[in-house]
Amino acid sequence: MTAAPAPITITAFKWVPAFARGQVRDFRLRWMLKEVGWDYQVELIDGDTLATDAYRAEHPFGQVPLLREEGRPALFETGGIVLDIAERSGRLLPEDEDERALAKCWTYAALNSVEPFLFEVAADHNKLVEAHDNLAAWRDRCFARPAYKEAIAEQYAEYDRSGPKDMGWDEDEFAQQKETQGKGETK
Ligand SMILES: N[C@@H](CCC(=O)N[C@@H](CS)C(=O)NCC(=O)O)C(=O)O
Repeated sequence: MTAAPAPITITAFKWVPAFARGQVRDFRLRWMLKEVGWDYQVELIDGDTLATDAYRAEHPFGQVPLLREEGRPALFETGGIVLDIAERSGRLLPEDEDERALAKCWTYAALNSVEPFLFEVAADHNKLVEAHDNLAAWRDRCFARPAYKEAIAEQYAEYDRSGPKDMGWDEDEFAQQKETQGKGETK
């Protein structure tokens, strides 16, 4: 890790059930920040915090993640944030103007044209990826990146230190899931 231009904090949930691990979108910022080598802190929050006026003043939809960086407005929406980090760090976006334009198109496509439909197939999206060699190869390239591995390990480790009570949720409701809790599909 190297120093970011200014101290950075991202927000993330204290705990989520097994099926959501690796899917909560603070993961994208962890991965991106590790790719560019910028240090950051994580502020772990619960659902109540999302609903506060102070949080909503920074995030119009009251969601995680937020990226706070000293001297700048708090940023929300992971797609916009990763493009901002890429541009400012000079990492990951291609130098070539046309390639760069395509990379931006694919970023929007991922969020706008692909992600909504992946939610429709929910847990089966891994099967979908497996059925296409090019998608499986792309996924495996992502999984092999050191920054990806570090980011996923960090997010899981934080969840392991907490439980549903830390989110203000009923322990019993999640007891069954907790027993079977293991490594999520994306790990
Ligand atoms: N499009 C947003 C989605 C953010 C989002 O859906 N966050 C979820 C967690 S992955 C959340 O905070 N959900 C709680 C809520 O909406 O109340 C982004 O990419 O930043």
